[in-house]
Amino acid sequence: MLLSSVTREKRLEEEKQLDYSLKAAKRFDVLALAISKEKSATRRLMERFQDQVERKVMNFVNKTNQSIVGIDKKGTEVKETVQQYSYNISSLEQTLNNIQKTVSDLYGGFGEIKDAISKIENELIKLKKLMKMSSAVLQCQELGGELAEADTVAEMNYLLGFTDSSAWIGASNRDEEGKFVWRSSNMPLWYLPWKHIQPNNWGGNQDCLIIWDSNDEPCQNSYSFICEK
Ligand SMILES: [Ca+2]
Ligand SMILES: [Ca+2]
Repeated sequence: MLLSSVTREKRLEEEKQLDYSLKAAKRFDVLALAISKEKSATRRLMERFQDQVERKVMNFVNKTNQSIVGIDKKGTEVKETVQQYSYNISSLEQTLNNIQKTVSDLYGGFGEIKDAISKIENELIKLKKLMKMSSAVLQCQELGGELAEADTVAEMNYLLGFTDSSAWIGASNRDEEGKFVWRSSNMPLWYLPWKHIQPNNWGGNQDCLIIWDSNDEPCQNSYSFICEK
């Protein structure tokens, strides 16, 4: 009885141990399942986190790329603007050079005209005494000069403005009708704003030249004259 009681107690104890072990095993399974679930959840979280990080990185990269494109575009615009300014500056410089050249040419031209004018101004004498041309020539020679002649357009213009009445100057077409030449150089007179319908060699006897009214006149007529010294 005692033995039996001991054995039962032992068996009961063993059953209790087994039950405990089973329960423990069950708890372990539950725990393992819980851990497994937790692991899955953690993986999903990590994947989601990874997705978010990737999206953010991609967004950042895209935005950075867009900024770079924007900066490139701005850079190109700035470059184009600078080129345009450079072109404008170069064009302005060219214009300035042209203006400087024109001014310089004008000064040169003024200088020549001034020289010509001062040359004439210093040497011209208007004699108001009326004489035929041959006498006027002699009169000028007595004064150490000649009847005035114009080598340039400027001189001719100055001569035209020098007198306010008709006057002989030193050109004629006595040698060849229709061709006026300067007396001293025999060079053709190639510039004179002739009076309307002149020269007309009126009556076939007009070989000498008066200015102011720029006309061919008979050399025997009497006019004032301009000498140059
Ligand atoms: Ca004539
Ligand atoms: Ca005439």
